[in-house]
Amino acid sequence: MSDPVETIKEWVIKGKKNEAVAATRDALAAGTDPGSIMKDGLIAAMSVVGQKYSSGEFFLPQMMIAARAMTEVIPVLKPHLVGEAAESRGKAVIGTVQGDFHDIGKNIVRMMLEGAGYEVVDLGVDVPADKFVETVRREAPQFVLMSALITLTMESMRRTIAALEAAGLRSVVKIGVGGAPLTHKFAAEIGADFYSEDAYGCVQRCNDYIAA
Ligand code: B12
Repeated sequence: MSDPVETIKEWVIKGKKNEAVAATRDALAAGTDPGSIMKDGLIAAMSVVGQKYSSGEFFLPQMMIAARAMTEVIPVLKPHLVGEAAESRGKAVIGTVQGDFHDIGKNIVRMMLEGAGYEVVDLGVDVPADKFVETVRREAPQFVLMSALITLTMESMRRTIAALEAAGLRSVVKIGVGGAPLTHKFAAEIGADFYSEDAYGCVQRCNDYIAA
């Protein structure tokens, strides 16, 4: 019998959403670890899709249908991944930065934070710096979390941090950044407080700040 996580990964790469959802339900029913479905199935599938796109084997439509398949699987997985938190731990404002429409990773970070008990204000995608500023002023969060998937849009993070600084709000929030092209070095260079390569790490870093 084939590996259930590998099967899910293959269906997502092929963009077969119904098959991917069914395989996920089967895998969960058979007791497969939901964390492994997320990491070794879904996220690994997106990485293969990215490689195929880079090499010219896939074009935009294939990338889109694979992304849609992943998006359909996430709600099936969600109840198995995140617990029910009893009380609010803190508030975060999250968004994909200006110029960037990728939101799968941002949505996973949001889901994990909500599961861990954070209230999350999700500004969506293509979020300009002044929208972050305005929301921080209104919502008074502990965290501002920014996602970027495109090398060029990483610069929007720098602009957002500068805008928060100019508005006198930089010191009242901890700023976390993430997304596939980011690094610790880039995060430090733009003056973010932390970078994490995945959603689990993001929750951990927020918890550490709240506990400090
Ligand atoms: C799916 C996808 C799409 C989908 C997006 C669907 C959606 N709703 O998001 C579609 C098809 C629409 C798309 C469009 C485009 N895409 Co695209 N896309 C991808 C792909 C294959 C996967 C991205 C993804 O969802 N990964 C899975 C998630 C779970 O991973 P993640 O986002 O990295 O998130 C995890 C961590 O990074 C972290 N994280 C994420 N955010 C945050 C935030 C914080 C605060 C923290 C702490 C952590 C954190 O936690 C997450 C979970 O663990 C990547 C390839 C890749 N390897 O990344 C290309 C890729 C990002 N896309 C690319 C490109 C070029 C484009 C387009 C410009 C293509 C075009 N010609 O139109 C457009 C962009 C339009 C725009 N302006 O945004 C390039 C970018 C190249 C570059 N170096 O800049 C890539 C790398 C493909 C490639 N190999 O060339 N894309």
